[in-house]
Amino acid sequence: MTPLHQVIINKDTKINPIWIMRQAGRYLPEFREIRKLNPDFINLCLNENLSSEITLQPLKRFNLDAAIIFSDILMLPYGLNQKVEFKKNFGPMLGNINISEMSKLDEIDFTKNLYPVYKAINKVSANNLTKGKNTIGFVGAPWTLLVYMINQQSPKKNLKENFFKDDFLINRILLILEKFLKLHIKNQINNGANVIQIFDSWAGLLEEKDLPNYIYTPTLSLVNYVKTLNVPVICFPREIKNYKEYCEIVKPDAVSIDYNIDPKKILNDIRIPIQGGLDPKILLTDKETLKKEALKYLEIFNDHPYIFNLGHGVLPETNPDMVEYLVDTVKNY
Ligand code: 1CP
Repeated sequence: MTPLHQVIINKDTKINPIWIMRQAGRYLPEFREIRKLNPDFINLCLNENLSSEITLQPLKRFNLDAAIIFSDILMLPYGLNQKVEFKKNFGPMLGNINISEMSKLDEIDFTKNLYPVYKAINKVSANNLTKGKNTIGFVGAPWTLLVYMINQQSPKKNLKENFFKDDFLINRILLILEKFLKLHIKNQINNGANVIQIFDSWAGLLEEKDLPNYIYTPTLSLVNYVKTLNVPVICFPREIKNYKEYCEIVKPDAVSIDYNIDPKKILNDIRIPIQGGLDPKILLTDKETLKKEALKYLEIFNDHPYIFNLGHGVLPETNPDMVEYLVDTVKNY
């Protein structure tokens, strides 16, 4: 059994597998080299040779237990034929939505648009470096994708004032997302992904009254779908106020926690396997601090099924030596 399955399915508390959100990417010099020669990020994700190579880069360096495919949650709107671009020093920029065109898109055309992503997963899962390990497929949650698709840029600065104005449009997009997210998940699993993670990076933007409509109902539908495919599903509802309620309603197989969560409190609140938590900024300090903070999580979750990870993606300015030190600290625990 693979390490993540042992924790998630068998509830094994004796091992602490480790992988790192955004492990394939910006902090690695070998990634930057490839990136420099490939200024178009979407094209890079659609280059199955390079995207599989980038996916495997961190596994060549560190004793990680899983590979996460080098792609992006915004490949989904790209697959739906919404224009998606990544601008340097700005982030993603999306085009207008043509809802009647989008409603007509069929499953074959969508799969064709993202075909290289699936081929890359196939290559990664067949590679010796992932033998006995996990290959993680992922999607953005419907709410987080809706945010990018309607806002047309990161909501980091602000969410459009009239974001919720067009109810009819929002509900149509949510239904389209649900259909194609299921297909995107199935295609990833058919090509070798053996864990699925659902990133709801902007879950924290919603008020409590809006959670059922935008988060609980559409995410539950996805989680139930992944369960029918017999692959474990991890949810990451970043900065949601009530992880306990989320887990009780959405029922993921495991939950990934952000760095604002008190690990001791969550241990009391939640019965399912837990992942993550460590503040990525700790990797910018020194080895002593890093060890102390990592051990804190390992000790708190000593008798609970726990997958080591960060509370958000690794920062671009992180020194790879610190990542190596973290992986070794967890492995030697
Ligand atoms: O310029 C560059 O080199 C591109 C930077 C980059 C990278 C390396 C982006 C742009 N995406 C990625 C890869 C990526 N994105 C992965 C690959 C696998 C890995 O190593 O983990 C994954 C899983 C993602 C997921 C993703 N993309 C999320 C969810 C996780 C999270 O961080 O909250 C989100 C919100 C995105 C959107 C995105 N992609 C990239 C940018 C700059 C953004 C916008 C972030 C924002 O709105 O602030």
